[in-house]
Amino acid sequence: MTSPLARTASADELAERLTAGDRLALSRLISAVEAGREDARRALRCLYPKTGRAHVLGVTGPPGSGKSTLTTRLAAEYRARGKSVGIVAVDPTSPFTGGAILGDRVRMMELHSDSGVFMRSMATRGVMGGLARSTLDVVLLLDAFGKEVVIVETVGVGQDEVEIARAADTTVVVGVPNLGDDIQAIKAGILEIADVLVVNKADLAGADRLVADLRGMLQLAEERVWRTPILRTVATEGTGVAELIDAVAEHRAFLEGSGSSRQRRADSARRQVRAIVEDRVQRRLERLTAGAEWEQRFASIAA
Ligand SMILES: Nc1nc2c(ncn2[C@@H]2O[C@H](COP(=O)(O)OP(=O)(O)OP(=O)(O)O)[C@@H](O)[C@H]2O)c(=O)[nH]1
Ligand SMILES: [Mg+2]
Repeated sequence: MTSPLARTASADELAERLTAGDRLALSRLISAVEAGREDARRALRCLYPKTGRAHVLGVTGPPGSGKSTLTTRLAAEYRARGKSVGIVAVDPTSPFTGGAILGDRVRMMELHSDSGVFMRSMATRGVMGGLARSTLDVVLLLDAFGKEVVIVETVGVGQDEVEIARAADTTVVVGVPNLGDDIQAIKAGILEIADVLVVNKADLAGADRLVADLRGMLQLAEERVWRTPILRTVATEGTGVAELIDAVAEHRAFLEGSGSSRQRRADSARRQVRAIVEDRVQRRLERLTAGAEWEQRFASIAA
């Protein structure tokens, strides 16, 4: 597939091919983003005006809560509703097989062979310029590619993951009963970013209690205009997935109707620009304070 011409394709050419629906160009640009290559920035600059159409859905929650299984089901349901889907999985601690059950694997394979779905796992080690930034850039690429829904799966721990989830239009926080400290696991910084709360593994005992606990916590939380719904799903069986998609659609309608969509994207843009600038300033500072002269100064301060 790699003709010499394709290999030397410029960022502009790749960007153009991406908007024409070329999956290979999309893959190449994703790799360029992950490697932090300069031509990726050029391509993103060309593509940025073509973004903003996709609905970005963050799926986050503790490890093993069923995010990948749920994502697979969501993607299949969106496909059934005629929407094209992009999936970005950030550091899946379990392989993206959609669960251990054979039926799930078959469903996953179907998604893989469906040209309406584009799926990518992000490498989390050695990503240049930060995980959050490169993931959000990949989301932009999928958006420009024309995906109507982009689902981003992240484990809800760590600053990067929370940052990614915050950048989504709709953030779905997935909890499961009986994680021992289940509420605690959900609470750690991600409850307040939830637009939709999902109690997955509702087939297990303890789901009712978790729903009640979450409801209690939402009542204590700051009053918001959007009332965060709490839904139950059994991702392995697909139960509750259609209702989840309906809740996401309602949230989207709320965002658009209330003008919060624009505010949210402006906030996200502000955070991202700041992150880019901070990154550059820091690198510059590191360069400036390197060298023998500074080493001597540091030594004399220490002395
Ligand atoms: N009983 C039950 N098991 C489920 C349900 N959903 C997912 N599982 C199982 O839970 C396990 C973890 O599912 P994953 O989808 O890989 O979970 P995840 O949140 O993506 O996991 P990480 O990416 O490792 O954080 C698998 O064995 C699934 O089959 C559910 O609704 N009920
Ligand atoms: Mg997963």
